[in-house]
Amino acid sequence: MAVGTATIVQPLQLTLALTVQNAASESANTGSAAVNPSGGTPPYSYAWNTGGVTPSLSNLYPGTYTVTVTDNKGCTATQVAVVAIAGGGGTTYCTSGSAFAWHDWIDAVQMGSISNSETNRNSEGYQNHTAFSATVVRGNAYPIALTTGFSWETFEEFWRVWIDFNQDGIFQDPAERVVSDNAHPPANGTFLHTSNYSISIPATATIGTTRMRIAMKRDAYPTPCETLPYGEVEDYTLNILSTGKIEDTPETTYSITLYPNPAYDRVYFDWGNQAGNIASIAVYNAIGQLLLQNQADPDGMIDNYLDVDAWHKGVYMVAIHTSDGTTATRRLVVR
Ligand SMILES: [Ca+2]
Ligand SMILES: [Ca+2]
Repeated sequence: MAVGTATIVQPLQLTLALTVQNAASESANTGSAAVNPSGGTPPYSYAWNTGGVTPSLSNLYPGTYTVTVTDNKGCTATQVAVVAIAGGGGTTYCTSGSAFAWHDWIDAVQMGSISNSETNRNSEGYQNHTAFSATVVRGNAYPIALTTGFSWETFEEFWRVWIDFNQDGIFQDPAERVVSDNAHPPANGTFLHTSNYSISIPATATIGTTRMRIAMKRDAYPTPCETLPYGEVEDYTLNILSTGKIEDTPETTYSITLYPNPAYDRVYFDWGNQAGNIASIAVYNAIGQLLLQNQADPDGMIDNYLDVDAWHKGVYMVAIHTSDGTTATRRLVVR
């Protein structure tokens, strides 16, 4: 008796391994980054944000470098290489604080399991709250709520948050600056004023515990290692876990397409075999920062387009989350 068998061979998902050599100092171009693709269908082509088209880059200054690899079938995967400064001093961080924190101070910080608020209605200029920690996963975004306390008169407050993603003891700017925004003052007499932001954990973040520094400076943007005339600085701990890399899902799994792509004013979605099964879409920039998130309404309806005419030219990743808990990702070029 003959038994017929059929084997369907599909290429493995395209994945990228990254090797990074840090630079000797901020002004030294002694760093390098190399990407090694596997899976997909060779040959591969390479596109770095520097314009490079080879698997590796050398003579790099500290900074963030993005590479997109395309295989012979048009599948793409993107990786972000952070070239840091070598020997940054482990877990010893620069000091920062405020000379005066009694008119405007950081009153509360809320992010995941970090839930800290002042009990004595003012503050100390610098507070080491590293005993408070939250767990985050690479490739995901997390809301953070930052609350200013005012004694009576209100001021414009400039928030910045840094996370030492590569655990070298330095808050590289801007690769590790995850919030930078000014909060306009509420009316005098407002005691508490909360600003809400989203923090994205890059796929390249080092696994383990690291420092998050939050600075709130009156009337100007803070830097991570300064004494502020007015405002406050607080440090916290994040525990970074693995998983969740941003990459294209094979077209054989989802037939979702974006068109036109490249786009310049509006991009449309063809939901394909996932029609009616879309829970939300999220858009990330090339270094993995969450730019926007659209949720389907309770009836499962979601816009099938995005207006991109005000976006900067460049490469974006669009993550399409389905109601069965999976994610399809597509690369979008805005020109
Ligand atoms: Ca405080
Ligand atoms: Ca760092």
